Amino acid sequence: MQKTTVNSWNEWDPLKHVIVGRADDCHIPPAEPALDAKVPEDSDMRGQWGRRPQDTIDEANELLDAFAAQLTKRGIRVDRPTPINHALPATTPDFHTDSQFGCMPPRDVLLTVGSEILEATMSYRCRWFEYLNYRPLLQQYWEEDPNFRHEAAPKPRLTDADYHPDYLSDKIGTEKRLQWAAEKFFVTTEEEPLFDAADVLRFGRDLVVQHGFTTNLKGIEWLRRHFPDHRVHAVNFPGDPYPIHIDATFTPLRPGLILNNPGRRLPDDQRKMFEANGWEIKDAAQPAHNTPPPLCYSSTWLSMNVLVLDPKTVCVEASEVYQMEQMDRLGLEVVPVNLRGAYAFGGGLHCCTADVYREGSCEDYFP
Ligand code: DAV
Repeated sequence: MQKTTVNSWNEWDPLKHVIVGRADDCHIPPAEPALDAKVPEDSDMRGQWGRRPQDTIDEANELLDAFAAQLTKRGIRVDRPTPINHALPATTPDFHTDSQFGCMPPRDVLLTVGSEILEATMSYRCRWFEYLNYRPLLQQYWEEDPNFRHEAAPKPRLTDADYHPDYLSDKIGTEKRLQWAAEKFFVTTEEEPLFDAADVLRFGRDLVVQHGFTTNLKGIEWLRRHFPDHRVHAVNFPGDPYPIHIDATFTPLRPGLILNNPGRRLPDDQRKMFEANGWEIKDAAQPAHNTPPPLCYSSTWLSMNVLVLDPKTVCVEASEVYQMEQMDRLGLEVVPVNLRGAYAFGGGLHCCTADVYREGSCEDYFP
């Protein structure tokens, strides 16, 4: 078998090697502060937890397997994680939770920057051990690629001091949530560095990181110190009452072009670096659905959670007709992929993958 080389500097260079998640044994975890803050107040998930129904696990796995096969057919090497037992509780000296989350989506945990894959701190207790699902692969890459840097951010303690108690209610209301988001008052405190990998977008020398529920300012500062050759930019999207993960909000498609969720507009002062360098930020097309599928944490905006295969080719979820049309108008070849039946497991096409190798090197797009 072909030996691994880890290399990926951005979200759009030609993709040659990728990890696709698995739905095996995924759980809806019990209540905990950071997770509850994200579950929409009107969600069917409020108050329930346990192993996800087997028929939904089977359906999601069929879709993920088919997506992996589609990528393989295009000459992309696909690796799959090795699920740990997510029914086991997670206990550390600082906290206990009765189950874990799952081995989806890999994008949340693994941040690939050049020849490095960094395991994120995470901010949910139920996701504290999630990196273990990917350890067999990361160990293999480490054996095969002498330049691979396997890194892990300091594991956070996740005591109650990490969470603002104001968010521990399911009756906050959207108006208050939007006000808090605009004030950058999020569920996570600044007790210690916290970040999810899915809050980071890679633009060569620049990393754009969302400050929100799952990533705090100390997490962003940690990334800044950890990647001294990069410029790290904090962004926030005041229109999002449940701000976690940047990849249903801000989606670079190729050098010079980004889709922005029209309800979660990047504030003017944060647009400057893009505009000054001739980048266009376009409103994403509307989602094709009015509601997320059952038992889903994410919003309908997984429509824009696309996987770019190269600057001319993009995977879009097959039912997202408006998003596909828009890609077509933008001159991209669209590869439709059925994935909606797996959305409940943590996200769309970008979420359920993690880069291992894209051609190309570290470029400066914002000189
Ligand atoms: O719009 O619910 C989902 C992002 C998942 N990684 C949203 C954000």
